[in-house]
Amino acid sequence: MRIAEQEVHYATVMGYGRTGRALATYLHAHGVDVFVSDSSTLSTEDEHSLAKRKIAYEQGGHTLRTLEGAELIVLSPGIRPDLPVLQEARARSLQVLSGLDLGYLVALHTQIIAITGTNGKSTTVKLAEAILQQSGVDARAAGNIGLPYITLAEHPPSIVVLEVSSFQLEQSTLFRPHVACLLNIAPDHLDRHGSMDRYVASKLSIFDRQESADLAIVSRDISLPRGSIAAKISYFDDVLLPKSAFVDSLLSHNRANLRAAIACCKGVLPDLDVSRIDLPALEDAFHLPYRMQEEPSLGGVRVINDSKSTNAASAITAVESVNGSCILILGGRHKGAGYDDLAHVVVQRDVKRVILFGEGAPLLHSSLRDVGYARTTLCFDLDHALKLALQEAQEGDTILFSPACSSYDQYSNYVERGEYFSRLIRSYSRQESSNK
Ligand code: UMA
Ligand code: ADP
Repeated sequence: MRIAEQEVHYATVMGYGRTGRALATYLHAHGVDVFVSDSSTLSTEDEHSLAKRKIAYEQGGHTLRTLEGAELIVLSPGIRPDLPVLQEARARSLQVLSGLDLGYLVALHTQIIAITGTNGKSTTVKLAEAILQQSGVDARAAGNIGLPYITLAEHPPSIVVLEVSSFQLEQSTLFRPHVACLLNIAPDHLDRHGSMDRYVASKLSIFDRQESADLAIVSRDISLPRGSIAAKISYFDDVLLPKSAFVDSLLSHNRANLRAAIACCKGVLPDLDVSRIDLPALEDAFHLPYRMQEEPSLGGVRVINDSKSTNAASAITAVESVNGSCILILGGRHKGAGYDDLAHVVVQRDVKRVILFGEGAPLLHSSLRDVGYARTTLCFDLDHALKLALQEAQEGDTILFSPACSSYDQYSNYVERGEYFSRLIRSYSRQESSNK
């Protein structure tokens, strides 16, 4: 098949997770001879599926087989661009594309709204998708939200709303969205990017290949490097929301997400009448699972499951949105950014106790100790953390599970961690009912 003005007969897909499987399937279906390379052990199911299609593969590491004969190498988001094998690929002048680049090339005529930021991406993407659909537009969400773009790119909708991560941006060299939105930037993923400067650079690169006919949407809180953006710049903070009880009921970060979503939609539908958006119909987008999710209360104690909170900034947002006394559960895998700002917020708010679990617990503990907060308890896992939180909680308190760390130390992802927390709450709730 023809990709980037080059006839490609043989391509390597690096990483065989959700994205890699979709990329390999697409390329194979278009007659490309595919080789798959993954650093882990593949499941038996994946091995069977590859063998059935006669797709060659290696597992347990990326060797030079990755490069042999390859006219194109396509990356899954989890692949770091500084891997030795990719340095060698560049030395050999091989074409290396991100999955996003490939989707972009395949669906060159689709209008793209791309949304990035440290927090709020999925919510804003779902809001924009829903607002466009309400307006009768054939719009679909994809990308980091869970559906690899290549899956949609073959039969693309009129407008695709892409959630884009810093990982995907760092790898991309061609991707050019017509509307690009940067919601916010706070320290995150420093274990992958190495420094805050590089993380910020990857986020800002969403605007790199935009042209003057395109639209760049940002928050006024973000300082843009002078003269670096060719697109027209617009600030989503300036979007006026209709006055309504529904809008008033939203948490303030969700009002920001709504403003950003509307700004994105106006980028493709300039005549969009904001007063005609059916806001209550957007309820599901505002309440995606494991984002400030209300669980059944236990003995008059409110319980919030915010498992998707995987950095300090989202935990700060969560703590600041709780009224009254709260018991905070933090922990999981540390991703390289500090917790000092979070610790300062904990001291200022009515946080009765902080329960710490998982790999990140000692670091969180020392950040809290450094600001003079001593009401911390360390434990191993979530079961124990919740038990301790319930012992501490009194009627009217809130137990807030907003971990500020990734889930990968004890779970396969934030969904599994969120489901587990929900199950624990439901089992306490059942015990409570049977004791009545
Ligand atoms: N792998 C290698 N070599 C490496 C690293 C990983 O071969 O050096 C292999 C792993 O062994 C595994 C596969 O790559 O078999 C996993 O690929 P991946 O890490 O790129 O993940 P996918 O399953 O393809 O999922 C990705 C996104 N994951 C990451 O960016 C880490 C998903 O976002 C996304 O939903 C999916 O593509 C579809 O677009 C998840 C995420 O955590 C939710 N994203 C981060 C975040 O939101 O903070 C960025
Ligand atoms: P992302 O896709 O960027 O991870 P989500 O919409 O899934 O964003 O929300 C992730 C976490 O961030 C949740 O804990 C949520 O409550 C919080 N959050 C959502 N929007 C914002 C925002 N605009 N600013 C700060 N935190 C936010």
